[in-house]
Amino acid sequence: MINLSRATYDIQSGTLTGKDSEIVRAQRTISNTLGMYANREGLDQATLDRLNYRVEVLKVDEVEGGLQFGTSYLYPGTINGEYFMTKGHYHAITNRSEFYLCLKGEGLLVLMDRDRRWWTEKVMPNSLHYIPGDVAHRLINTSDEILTVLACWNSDAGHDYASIEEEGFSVRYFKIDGKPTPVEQG
Ligand code: S6P
Ligand code: ZN
Repeated sequence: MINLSRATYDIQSGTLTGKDSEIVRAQRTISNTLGMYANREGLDQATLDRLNYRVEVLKVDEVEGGLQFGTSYLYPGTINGEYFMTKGHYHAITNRSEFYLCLKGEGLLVLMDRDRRWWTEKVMPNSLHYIPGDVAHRLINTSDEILTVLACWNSDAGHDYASIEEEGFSVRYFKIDGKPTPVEQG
């Protein structure tokens, strides 16, 4: 017997298609993510209502040896000069790693180890990024279009958002004179 696959994946757009019960979709508006931006002054309701990013992930059991697969769509924009970004996280099981593949758009992948040493990789169509275990990761959209990134990671990895919420990344990126500019944090 030949079965159909559980889902299809459009490599141009990142769209995952399958049974609704098997695809997890989540989105975050700026009001959901505001706490991670450096300067939150003077934002109007229209800005707070804007989509910051959304994700689609194929649902799988979170077991050792499993793999998760999904797309992140990071919208373009700035909050008082700071580029739109994802929350960023370490994996809860610290040695779990991940691949990112950029489908569309342009941005930066900010990486940070436990000693708060940071580095960035340029994200552009077809760029492939390996994120080793115990390295925090965050996408930043420096372009005017949606940054679309496919991700594949260990399904039992989990997300440690708390460490980033408490300590932040040791670098932020601002649009200064039209260019992405790193500003180191304490
Ligand atoms: C999961 C993977 C991505 C992110 C997504 C949103 O390990 O790194 O799917 O979950 O890019 O970012 P965040 O930091 O809000 O989870
Ligand atoms: Zn991750």
